[in-house]
Amino acid sequence: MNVSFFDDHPKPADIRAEVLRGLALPEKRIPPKFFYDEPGSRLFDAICELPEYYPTRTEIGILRQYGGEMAELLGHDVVLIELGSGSSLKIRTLLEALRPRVYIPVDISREHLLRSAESLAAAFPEIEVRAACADYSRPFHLPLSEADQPRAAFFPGSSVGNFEPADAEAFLRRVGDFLGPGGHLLIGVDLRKSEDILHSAYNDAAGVTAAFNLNLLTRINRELEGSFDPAAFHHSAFFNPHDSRIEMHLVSNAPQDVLVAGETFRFSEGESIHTECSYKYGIDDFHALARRAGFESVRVWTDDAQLFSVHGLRRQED
Ligand code: AVJ
Repeated sequence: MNVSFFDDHPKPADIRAEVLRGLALPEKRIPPKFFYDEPGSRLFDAICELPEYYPTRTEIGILRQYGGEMAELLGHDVVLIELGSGSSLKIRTLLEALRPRVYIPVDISREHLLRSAESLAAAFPEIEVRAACADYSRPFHLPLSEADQPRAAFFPGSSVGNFEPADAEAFLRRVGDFLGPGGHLLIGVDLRKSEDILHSAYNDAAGVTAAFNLNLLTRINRELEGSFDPAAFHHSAFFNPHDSRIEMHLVSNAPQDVLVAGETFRFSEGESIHTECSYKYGIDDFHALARRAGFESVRVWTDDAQLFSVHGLRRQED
């Protein structure tokens, strides 16, 4: 079988420390990476099918239309690293054109990663698949040796938007270090647009995004002996024009105390846990961010309605 697995999943103690630190903040906050336990990854897959959630289908349309040009830019027989691979839906569109020698999907959701990696390895038996379970929002290890050259990276879905811009820059710099001078990064970036389109994309009529958001409380109850009652909180997502970002929150319906890992956290009515930011960029300001991180922009592909963009970036020489 052409698939191997590398486990650098965050340790329970790390998850505990980070969640407790976030709940102790004056404005309670829990990083979005904790959405992605097994049920959360499945809910996210369901979000990608929603009529209101345009990013996934729009990006796949761009990958299908320009896949050949992207493969040209990244080169063939590369060692391809995909960050936040999830169900590896998008990469399949590219692999046909790209034909990498090695494919390294990186995801924080272990079971989801393994299942996607095995089915992908079966579909592409000539590609060596090295599945790496890791938290890419922090410095992490990759199953790479010096001989693994040339390298390219793929970061779809506008997951770069979940970082604060300064953290996005640091993250891109780390990716650049993996790639080395001249290495290419293909990255999906959701574009700034009308507030009503954005609002519906994160407040779908079926309530799947709300379930995805509330699932975080169920996960904390299961993994950190929490006493959250999900019915005592509600989902809130809105566009913050000042910071050009969608914000997701879990809002307390009433004053309440919640236990997590033996610690008590007090919520007043209307107080929230900030669970995600999704920054929306203009093409120029994303280019500026990439340049600060040591990348030059080679190509940009968008859909006709300019809803979403895929950027071909090259790591500058040192
Ligand atoms: C794919 C992680 C970028 O921010 O749009 C979807 C996650 N959050 N609906 C995004 C998400 C709410 C998504 N990312």
